[in-house]
Amino acid sequence: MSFKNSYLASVMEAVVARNPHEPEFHQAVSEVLESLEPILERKPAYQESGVIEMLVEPERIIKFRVPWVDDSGKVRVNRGYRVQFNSAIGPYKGGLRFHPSVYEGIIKFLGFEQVFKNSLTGLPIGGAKGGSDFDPKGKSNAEIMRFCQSFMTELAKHIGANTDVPAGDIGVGSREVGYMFGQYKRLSNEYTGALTGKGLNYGGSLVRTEATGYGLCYFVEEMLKDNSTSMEGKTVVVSGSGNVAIYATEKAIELGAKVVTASDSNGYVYDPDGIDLALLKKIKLQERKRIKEYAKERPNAVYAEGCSGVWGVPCEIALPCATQNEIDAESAKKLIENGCIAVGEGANMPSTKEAVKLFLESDIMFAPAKAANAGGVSISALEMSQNSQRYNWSFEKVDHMLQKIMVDIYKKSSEAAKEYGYEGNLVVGANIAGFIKVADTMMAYGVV
Ligand code: NDP
Ligand code: 2IT
Repeated sequence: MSFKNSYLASVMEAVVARNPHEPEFHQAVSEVLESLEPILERKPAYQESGVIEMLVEPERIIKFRVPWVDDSGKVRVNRGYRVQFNSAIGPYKGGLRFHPSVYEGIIKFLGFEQVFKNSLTGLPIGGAKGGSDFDPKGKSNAEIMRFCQSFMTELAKHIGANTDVPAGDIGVGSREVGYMFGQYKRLSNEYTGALTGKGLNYGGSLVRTEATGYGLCYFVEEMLKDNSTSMEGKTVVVSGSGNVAIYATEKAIELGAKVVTASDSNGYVYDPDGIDLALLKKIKLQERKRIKEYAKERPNAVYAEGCSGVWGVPCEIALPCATQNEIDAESAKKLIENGCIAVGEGANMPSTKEAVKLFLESDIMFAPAKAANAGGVSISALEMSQNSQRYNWSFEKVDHMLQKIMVDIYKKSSEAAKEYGYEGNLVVGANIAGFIKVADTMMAYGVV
C-alpha cells in the first residue's frame, strides 16, 4: 500500500489487523483512504475528529443461520449477513447478494462502498449490504421461495422503512424480492416499503429494473461528452448477462453503440453483428439459461469458455457488469492495447487495484463503480419516496430524474477531482465528493 500520509497509513494498518483474511474489504478501504490524502491536508479536522476511524468500522454486523428444506426433504443450512455500515445521512440502504462466494469480507466491502455511493446520489440514504452464501443456481422456484422466507424471518427483525431498506444484487432480482417482501409484510403486519426493487403491483418503481444499466450509460455518455465524443457508433464490450449487463446493453444500443459481447461465469459470447437484445432477454430473463445458448441461435456468434477472455475482444468502450475483480492487470493491458477509450464500471469494484492504476496512467476515461453504477440505488431511493407518498410516478418522470442524478454525480466527481488537484481522476473525485457529506454529518453528531 502506498500512503504518503502516516495517519491514513495507520488507519489502514488497523483495518487490516482488525479484519484479517478479508482482502476485498481491504482493497475497497485502501482505495478510499488513498483518495482522502489531498483533503486531509486541507482540513485536518477530519483527522482530529476521529471521523475516518469511525467510518471504516461498520455500525453493526448481523450474522445469522438460514435453515431451509430442499425439494428432497433434506435440511440445508446457509449463513445470512446484514452489514449496517453507516446511517449518518439516512436509513441503511443497499442490496442483498446470494452467491456461494459470499462471506463477511465481501459484504463489508460492498457495504463500505455503498456509504460513499449513496452519498454521491444526493439522496438521504445511509449504506449497508447483506446476503448469503446460498447458491441459487439449479434451485427450483419452491426452494428459492423457502430460502427467501427463512432468510427474511431473521432479517425482518433488523430492517424497516425508516431503519434499513434492502434491495437486490447478484442472485437477487424481482422474484427473490417478491418472496422476501411477502414474508416481511406477513411478519411485520405492515405494508411499508421496507425493500426496494419490488414488483410494480406492490410498491415498486418504474425504471428500477433498468436503472443501474441505464444510469451507467448516462454517466459514461456524460463523461464522453465532456471529452467531445459520445457512444454513437462505438463498439462496446459488456461483461455479465444479469440485470446490470442487460440494461446497460439496452441503453448503449439506444445511444447508437454496437454491443458485441455478453458473458457469465462460464464463458462469453462474441456477436460481430451486435448483440440481439430480444434474444438475450429471452435466454436470461425468461428461460434462465446459460449465455452459451445465445451462440446457438445466432449465425455469426461464437461462444468461448472462460469469462476473462471477453476483455481481449477489441472495443472502444468496456462496461464490466458482472462481479468484483473481473478485470485484472493483464485484461486491463489488453483493453489499452486494443484502443479502448473508456471504461465504465457497472459492477462493484470490477477492476483490481493494478488494473485501475493502469487505466489512470493511460489515456482511458475511467468511470469508477461508486459513481457510475449509482443509478440503481438512486431509483431505489425514489421508490422509497413514492412508497412514502403512496403514489407512483411515470416512467418518463423517473427516467428523467435518473438522467439528472447521473449527470450531477459526474459533475460532482469531476469538480472535486479538479478542486483537489487531480483533474480527470474520477476515482479521487468520487471518493472525496462522497466522503465530504458523510464526514461532515458525522462531525455534526460528535462521537456517536
Ligand atoms: P445478476 O445476478 O443479475 O447478474 C450477475 C451476472 O454476473 C451474471 O451474468 C453472472 O453469471 C455474472 N457473475 C457473477 N459472479 C461471477 C463471477 N464470479 N465471475 C464471472 N461472472 C460472474 O446481478 P446484477 O446484474 O444485479 O449485478 C452485477 C454487478 O453489478 C454486481 O457487481 C453488483 O454488485 C453490481 N450492481 C448491481 C446493482 C443492481 O441494481 N442490481 C446496482 C449496482 C451495482 P453467472 O450466472 O454465471 O453467475
Ligand atoms: O450495489 C448497489 O448499489 C445495489 N446493489 C443496489 C442497492 C439498492 O439498494 O438498490
